[in-house]
Amino acid sequence: MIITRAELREVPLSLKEWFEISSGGMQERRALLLTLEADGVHGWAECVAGEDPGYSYETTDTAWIALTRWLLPKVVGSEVEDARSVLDAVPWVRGHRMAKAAVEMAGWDLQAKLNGVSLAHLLGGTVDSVPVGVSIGLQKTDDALVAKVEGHLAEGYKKVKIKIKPGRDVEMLQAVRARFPDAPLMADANSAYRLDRDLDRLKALDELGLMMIEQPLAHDDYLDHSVLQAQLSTPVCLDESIRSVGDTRLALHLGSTRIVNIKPGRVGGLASSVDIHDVCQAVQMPVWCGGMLESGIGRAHNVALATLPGFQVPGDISNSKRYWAEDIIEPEFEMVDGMMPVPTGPGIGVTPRMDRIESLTTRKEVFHP
Ligand code: OSB
Ligand code: MG
Repeated sequence: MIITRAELREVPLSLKEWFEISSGGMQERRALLLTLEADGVHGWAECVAGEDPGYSYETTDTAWIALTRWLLPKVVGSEVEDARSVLDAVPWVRGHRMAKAAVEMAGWDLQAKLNGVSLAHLLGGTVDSVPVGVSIGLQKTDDALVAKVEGHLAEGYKKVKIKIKPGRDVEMLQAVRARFPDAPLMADANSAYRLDRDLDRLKALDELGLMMIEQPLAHDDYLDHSVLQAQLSTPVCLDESIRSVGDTRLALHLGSTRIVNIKPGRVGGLASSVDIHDVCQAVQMPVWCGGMLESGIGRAHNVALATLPGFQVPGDISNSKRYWAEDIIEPEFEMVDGMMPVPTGPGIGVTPRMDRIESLTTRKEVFHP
């Protein structure tokens, strides 16, 4: 296929509620939406970069620069064999994986639509629904957190992830565990801890029967995660640290992780996600699909990815209504008994609501060969 046109736009979306992680909070998601066109068909994707560099060095604004200055001018007009080669025109661009992922993922939607198959099918998915979890931001009080957990368990979520940071951790999670002795709970620290300073706290978390502790230590520290994992019976799950197959192999080799969170936006796209999944499958390392508070467009890619056989742990792929008063796709994502039905139509299988997207767009750039 020859990519004949691209359209990049920024669409600010207001979250239903403030979402806080150890590095800071967010109320608005300045989503970047990308369409690539070939043979009159449109492939869609969403860039997951955040508003500030608290999760990754990439931000909405750096991704805008990478996309408009280096990636899209070369990709548009190029002839690509399949989705895996969409970025072949820009092999020299280093890093900027979130920006690259948007291009690559739009390529996958495009290819699936041109082939007349669902994205899940094109990726090699094997199921028609995927288990769903939910991620709860830092709350002001333990009571507020317990109430949130209770509500989400009642809705049917199969895994409840709780954000933690030093001082909002052991006692808080003890209160939740006391109230829900058997619930599938996990914690996500977003790199807030240090091995030298916080080992006692982390060992106290080990007593709580958590499914895993996500990214306790620095985003770039594989060695300390391996030292920590050796001292915990709870699995460590790496998120920020896994940007590629290479990072995955390093972490597996060192024993830095026992579960891997795969986010296509973080690892440069769906091909990289499938490859990481395969590396983990080969050594029976469980994986699950994380989320970045995406709109329905990014969520659709995540749901498709989570249909691969290694994704046995529930993903952060919650209902549209958990994030947005109104999503920008139809139909919205809504789980049934804790399982998200996988769209069956061509490509991502959901339809972007153009009226809403147009009226929310704050900037837009179009690329022609
Ligand atoms: O660490 O998984 C994370 C949201 C923004 C940045 C980082 C993370 C998250 C989440 C949200 O946990 C997961 C979701 O999309 O529901
Ligand atoms: Mg995380």
